[in-house]
This record gives sequence, structure tokens and C-alpha cells, in this order.
Amino acid sequence: TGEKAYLDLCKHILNTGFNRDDRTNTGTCSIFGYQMRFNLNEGFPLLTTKRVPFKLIASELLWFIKGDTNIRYLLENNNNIWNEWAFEKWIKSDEYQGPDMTNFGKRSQEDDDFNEAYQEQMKYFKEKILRDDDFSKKYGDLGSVYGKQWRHWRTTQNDTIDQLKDVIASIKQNPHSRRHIISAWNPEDIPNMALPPCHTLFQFYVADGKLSCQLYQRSGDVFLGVPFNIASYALLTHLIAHECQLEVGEFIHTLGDAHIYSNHFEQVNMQLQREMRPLPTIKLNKEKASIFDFELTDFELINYNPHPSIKAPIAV
Ligand code: UFP
Repeated sequence: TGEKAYLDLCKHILNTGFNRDDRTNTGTCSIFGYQMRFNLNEGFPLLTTKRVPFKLIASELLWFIKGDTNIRYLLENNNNIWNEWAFEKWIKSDEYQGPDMTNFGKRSQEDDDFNEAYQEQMKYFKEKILRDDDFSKKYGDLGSVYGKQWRHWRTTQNDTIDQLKDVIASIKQNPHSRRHIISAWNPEDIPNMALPPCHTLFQFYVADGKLSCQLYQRSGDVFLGVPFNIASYALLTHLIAHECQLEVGEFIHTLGDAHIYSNHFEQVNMQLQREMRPLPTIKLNKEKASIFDFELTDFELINYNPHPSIKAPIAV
């Protein structure tokens, strides 16, 4: 199964990687340049050696597909994965009156009292994003993230380009084109981004009635981030194949800097000792033709019986 490709990557990093300092000062074991292939006909590549939260992956992907860049939609779906980026904007603004939240990511992991204060501010922030339209417009919007680059890429002529719609149209009209590409990497926006896109560019390919997708990911947190990224792009490939009336082929995951953080070694070794189980399958609502109409309830994940999840600190 495709999961073996992931576990092999973990082993390869631990066996051959370089110990390197990194932006977060956590320290990593890292390699450069690696490729995994997942045949999407052998099951949906959601890891079974630990539980991976499919709902969060699906709601985040739908958020990208809508071209939405405001975390309100995510919060409405109990998805908290982008909160910190919005919260940061608020605490740096004049409007913020609460206790000093500088460097909240690190401090909340190290200091219990601070963490309590932080949780309180975050709870208030989330409620305000959900209830207050003006506040949400001001502080909920993350700006130049994936949804914007995929659906509303801004040109020098002040037009926008809908890369996702254009690629779907080109897959339908000219399946053998070698130009089915979507780029999230907009050099003009990079200096103003807190997190330059990790999934940088992806391409589709049609052969034998099957749709394949290859992603170039510039930087991968192999324990926490990459399992999400695999499932997200596998799901996107299923969705686009569905709309284009194609079968699914492969998801090919190409990584630049593939790293395991030093505070994840123990967790990775634990995961490597577990037996893989059969992969789940995914079913999409056949009634909906366009992926732009999809909602969370239109996905069904079948036979997912993973080992328990494994907790690990996120590098900030
Ligand atoms: N990261 C991922 N996948 C993602 C994402 C982030 O692995 O989808 F958004 C990790 C990679 C890296 C960190 O460990 O987040 C980003 O840091 P940097 O910009 O320094 O590469």
C-alpha cells in the first residue's frame, strides 16, 4: 500500500538525514529531494499507523476550493488549524487590549499560566470571528493564502485568474495537455506572508482514462504536516477526477526539504513499530457534478480503522 512509501520516508530520514538547525530553533533531521507514489486505486492514503483527522483535511480543502481566505468558515466547521495566523494579526493591532501575547506559540507550550491566559484570549477571539462581521472581515482574513492564489490570483493588470477553474476546463477539453498546473507560489506576495506556501505547485496528468496529480512541496514536517498533505491532495485528485468524469490514477508527492523535528523522533519510532492496516476508501456524492458545490457531507470515508493518534508538539 501507499502507506509503506510514507513509513519508508520516515526511516530514510532517520537513517541518512542531516541534523540541521531551522527557523523554529527546534532542530530537525532532514533530507533534500524525495518522491512518494500513491496508487489511489489501492485505497485512500489516510495513514492507518496513527489516526489522521480526515474531517479537518476535508474542510480545509473545501475552504481552499471555495477560494475563501477567512477562518470563519473553518471555525464554523470546528476546524482550528489556521487560527494562530489570524490571532497573530489581532494581538499586534491597536484594537487588542488584553495581556501581552508576544510569541504566544512557544510560550503557551512552555508556561502553564501563560497558556491559560492564551486559551482565554483565543476563545474570545474565535467567538468574535464567528459573531461579529466587521471583526471577522478585519482579523479573520488571512490574505494571500491558498484560496486566493488558486481562485483569485491577482495580475499586474488588476485582473484575477481562477487557476483551479481553468485547469479543470483544460483537463476536460485537452486532457493530454502538459500544462495542467496550479501555482500557489506568488513571488510578489512572499515577502508579506507569515508562512510562504508549503505546497508550492501541482500538476495533473491524464492517461488511460485516469487522472494523476503531482505536488511539489518545498518543505515538509514529515510527522505532523505530511500525513495531512498526502490526504488533502489525494482528496483533491478524487474530486477533480469526479468532475472530469475520469477514474483516479496516482498521487505523486515530491518533497524538497523533508524533515523530522527532533521532538518528534520518539513518536516516529513508536509509529514505525505499528502494523499497517488496510487503507480506507472514499465515496463522493454522485448527485453533485461540480466540485464547487461540494460540502463536507458529500464525502464518505469507509472502513477507516487506524491505530490511535500520536500527540506531538507543533514547531512554531
Ligand atoms: N508544514 C508542512 N505542511 C504544511 C504546512 C506546513 O509540513 O502544509 F503548512 C511545515 C513544514 C515546516 C513548517 O516544518 O511547516 C514551515 O516552515 P518553513 O516555512 O520554515 O519551511
